[in-house]
Formats: sequence, C-alpha cells, structure tokens
Amino acid sequence: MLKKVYVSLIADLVHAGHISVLREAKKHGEVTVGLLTSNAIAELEDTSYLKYEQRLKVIENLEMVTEVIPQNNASYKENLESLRPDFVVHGNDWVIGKQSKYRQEVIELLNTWGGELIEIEYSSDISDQNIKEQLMRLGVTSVQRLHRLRTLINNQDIVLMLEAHNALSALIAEHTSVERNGKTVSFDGVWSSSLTDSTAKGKPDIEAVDITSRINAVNEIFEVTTKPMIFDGDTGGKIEHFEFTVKSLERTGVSAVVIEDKTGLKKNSLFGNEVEQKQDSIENFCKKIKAGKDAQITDDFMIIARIESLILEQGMEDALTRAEAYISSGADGIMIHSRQKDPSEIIEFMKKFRKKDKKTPVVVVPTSFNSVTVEEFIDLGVNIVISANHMLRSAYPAMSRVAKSILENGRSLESEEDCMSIKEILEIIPGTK
Ligand code: SPV
Ligand code: MG
Repeated sequence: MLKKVYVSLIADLVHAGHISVLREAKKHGEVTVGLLTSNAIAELEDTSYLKYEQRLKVIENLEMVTEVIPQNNASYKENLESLRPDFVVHGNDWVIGKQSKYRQEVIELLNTWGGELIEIEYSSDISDQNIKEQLMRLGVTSVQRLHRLRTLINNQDIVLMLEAHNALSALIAEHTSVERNGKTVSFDGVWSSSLTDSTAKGKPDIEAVDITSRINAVNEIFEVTTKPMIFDGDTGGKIEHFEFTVKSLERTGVSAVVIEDKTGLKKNSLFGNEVEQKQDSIENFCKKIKAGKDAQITDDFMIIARIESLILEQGMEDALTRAEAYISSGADGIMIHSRQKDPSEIIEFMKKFRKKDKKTPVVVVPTSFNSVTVEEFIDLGVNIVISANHMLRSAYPAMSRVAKSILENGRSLESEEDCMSIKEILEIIPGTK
C-alpha cells in the first residue's frame, strides 16, 4: 500500500518552492495537501490575495496531488490526527520564526505513530513573503487596493485605519510597525478625513473642499502607498451628486465611503448640538444609500452609513432603528459615532446591535472615547477602528513651537530639537538622494 504524505500549503502565489516540496512528497507516497483556510492564514497574521476556492482549483489540478483537504487552523494537529500520515514534507524555512512552534508540534505528533518529517532546502528568494514584498514594491492596481479592505475585514479580528491628510502622513500609516504583546502590529489602511483634509487646506470642515480637491489628495496618497483607504464622504451631498462621487472613488481605487445622516450645512460632529446641525430623515438617507449602491460598478466597493443619533442626542433607540433601516437599504456597514469621553453609549449600542446583527461590519472613531483598547473593541464586535485626526493634530503643535522659537531666538538653532534632521528626510522618502 502507498504511504501517506501530508503537505500543508497556503499556495496563494504558487512558485518553484511549492513544486519542489510537492515533488519530494510524491516520491514518498500518496500526497494529501492541507490547504489553509482564511482563518488559518489569519492566525499566522497573514492574508491571501486569492480565496480558498481559487487556491483549491490550482492545487487540486497538480499531478503530484491526490487529495486536498482544508486545514482550518495554523496548527496541523486536527488533520494529522485524523490522517496519521507516514510523512510530512515542508520547506526548511519554518525552523525559526513564527511557524517554528507548529513545526515542533508536528514533530511531536509524528513521533506518537512513528511518522517522519522531511524538510527540504528552501531558497529564500522564492518564498511567498519575498514575492509579496516585491509585489508591494511594484505597487498595486486600483482594483487590488479597492478589494483589499473586504479581505481584511473577512480575515482579521479588527482593521486599524490611520488618518492621512497628505502623502507624507500616509507614508507613516503605510510603514509604521511596532511589537505589541509579542506580535508585529501595523495599520491596515488610511482614513481620508474631511476634518483634517479641510484643515490642512486651511478651510473649515463644512464640505467647502470640493470632491475634486479631495480626490486629488487621494491620488497623491495612492501614488506612494499600497494600503486601502476609507474615504470620509461627509453627507454625500445631493443624491444625484453622490452617484458620481461613488463612481469616482471606485475608479480611483478607494475601498469604502462613509456618509453621515446629516443634511443642510454640515458641521463637524465633535461639536454636537453646540452648533446647528440637522439629521436627515431615515427615508431620504436610505434613498441616498440605495442610489450609491446602484451606481457602483464593482462588487467590492463599500458604502458605510454613519449614524449621528448619539452625536445629536436623539437617543439609543433612534440609533438602532436607523442602523437597521440603513442596512436594509443596502449599506455594507455602519459607523456609530459618539462625542462622549465615557464609552458607555458606544458599548450599549454595540451590545444591543450585535444581539440582532452578528455580521454587518461596524466602524468606530474613538477620538473622544480614546481609553478603549483594540482588544476591548474586538470583544464588543467592532470591525474597524479609525484614528481619525491624530497625524494632523500631532504635527501642528511641533510646527507652531518651531515657528515661535525661530522668532523668539532670532535664529533656528534652538528649534532643531523639534525638527527631524535633513538626513532623516532623505531616508524616509525613497529616491530623494
Ligand atoms: C473626520 O475625521 O472628518 C470625521 C470624524 O468625520 S469626526 O471628526 O469625529 O466627525
Ligand atoms: Mg468628517
């Protein structure tokens, strides 16, 4: 009888390394591939460009492969225990790094029934990761960028967006990463904020910056970055105008637009009822959502309905009723906003909303309720957290201090401590030298 061989693969971008592993596997017997599902890939803090079914079609047609089964976890345990293979074949690229613990588990499991791990030399220039990094350097097409947000929402516990008001702040969103609780964390994309885009242009946040200027700023950001964008569409304007906005954003490669249920002269939400602001009727706002959904061309573009009931003190019930109505009209997600420092109204909304609706993506902008952590938002069932204005708010105080210092000292020597060096500028922007 042929021996049983198990190979675990993501197989997103199939390359020579995969072929070597499968050829080697075939030499030892009948090959079963455990194809990682999206959840399993997410456990490895990765995402795939292709869906499970698309990857399956490629792998099941390779002559070396007898059968493909899903591998539902990053750990091989479930499949190995049910299959009890004689061999597991893997590239030797998992000896160190985040997969090494799974390797250890595989060795221990195989030992219990006398199986063997075969590792083959894996050249680093053909790894998935390397190919993905090279692709990122080449850039992304508008279609790939647009699609990416949905993939992230489907594959990650939470999606983190950072405000960018120009290309430089977007580069910070693109490249910043830190270690937190033993994991590398970075932002998943960019928020084009109407507040900070207007402020950067010296204008009030009242829809005074026209959509062409807003989209110009988006294009400047997209020229130098690859991550997806959520666009703050304010009220969306007149229904007939919103249809054009949707098409333009989609063409540019924006993944989602958030429109808020206000009407007339829009003011920034963080003013609440301190200024005159009017909420739209449910009926009219639903019409706008529907018109936007009808106007879009791709399946992936998202229209996210932003509920201003808590901002305008209309109560929890109004917020929940509107959420339901907007979703029924086709909204792909909702954003619930609050300007309270205390997060209790957001928590209450999430608990009540998630009781009825487990799957519609929810976005929050915790500018005021900024004590809540990412983990707490995950527990509440929030899908996207937007840090909506922090790049602009942090840059401005330094600029202000430096301007004063140059005047006060009659020279710029003292202001240097607030400035990055010219050498650093040369380093952050590729191609400056
Ligand atoms: C923005 O960033 O422009 C927003 C969020 O719309 S808020 O400023 O909180 O209204
Ligand atoms: Mg705004």
